[in-house]
Amino acid sequence: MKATALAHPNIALVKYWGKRDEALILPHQSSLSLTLAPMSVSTTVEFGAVSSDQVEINGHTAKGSERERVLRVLDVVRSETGGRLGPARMVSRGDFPAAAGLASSAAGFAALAVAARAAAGLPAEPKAASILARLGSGSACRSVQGGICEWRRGERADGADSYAVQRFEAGHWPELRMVVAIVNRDEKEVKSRDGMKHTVDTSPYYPAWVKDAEAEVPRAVEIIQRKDLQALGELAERNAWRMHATSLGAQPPLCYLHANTLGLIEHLREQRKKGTPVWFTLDAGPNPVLLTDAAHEVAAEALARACGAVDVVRCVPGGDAVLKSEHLF
Ligand code: 2P0
Repeated sequence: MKATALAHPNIALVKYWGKRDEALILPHQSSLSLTLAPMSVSTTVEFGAVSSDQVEINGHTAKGSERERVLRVLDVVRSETGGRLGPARMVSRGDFPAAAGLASSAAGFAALAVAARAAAGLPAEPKAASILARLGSGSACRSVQGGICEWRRGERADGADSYAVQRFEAGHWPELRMVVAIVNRDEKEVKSRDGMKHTVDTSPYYPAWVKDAEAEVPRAVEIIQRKDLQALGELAERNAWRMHATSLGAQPPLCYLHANTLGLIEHLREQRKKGTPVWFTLDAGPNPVLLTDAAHEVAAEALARACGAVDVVRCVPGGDAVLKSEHLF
């Protein structure tokens, strides 16, 4: 009745931006991401040993929507097993550097889904775990497996065909590197969940984004198959720009970029002209994530620091979410 899982975060190369169903977290378009090591979140779940649900995240008792999102995932597992499991205790801990600038929710909900299913005695099925993780946070469905994962949007209204599949194992392209450049540590004013809804609701560019992003996924897969860093870098950059363009076109406009974000991008372009193979992607925030290879990760870090990055985290392709024998309680 007790299980612990560890999962890594991921960074999208083709972004998820906008839901067609807010409650079930179903996206308008497919997306593609790289699972990132060494950062991870570990989560222990135990059913039936407490008198009411207890949720602890990074040393504090979760409240409000944070607690509700966890209970939603646990409730799905409880109903799937006929309601015999009882109240749950859940403890989760991330090892992210405080300023990593990466959302821990993807790794957190992937670890929760895998741990909760195992604690309930359900079989280890990546598809079922991905669908369960998705109900906590959309991008989490892509952290159940390692390497490069594709979240297929699906067609069904119940979300049964909206989950991530692994397209390449982490070992397919071990030289690939992502370098997270923290240029601003402040909490963003508009969370991804709210920003994407506002964009779907008000941006005239949104339908063009959906069509374009969907078409980019098979192109990205083909590029990764032949390990063409330049082609992948160019695709990741244009996809990030297009995602941000939809938000810039919202009413009122939503701009996640800061002056130093643009400064870093400008410098990156100059370095590229001088021969350093480095590109960027950007999530819904000001911190660029640089895409390069193992031979140039030190140069990418130096570039980020020269542009005022207050912290830099170097990442390699990460593996699947896994069960662990050491529990958090
Ligand atoms: C992504 N992002 O594909 C995109 C790029 C942010 C920009 O997935 O509402 O935290 O929980 O489904 O997964 C962030 O959104 O949002 C995200 P919910 P989530 O990685």
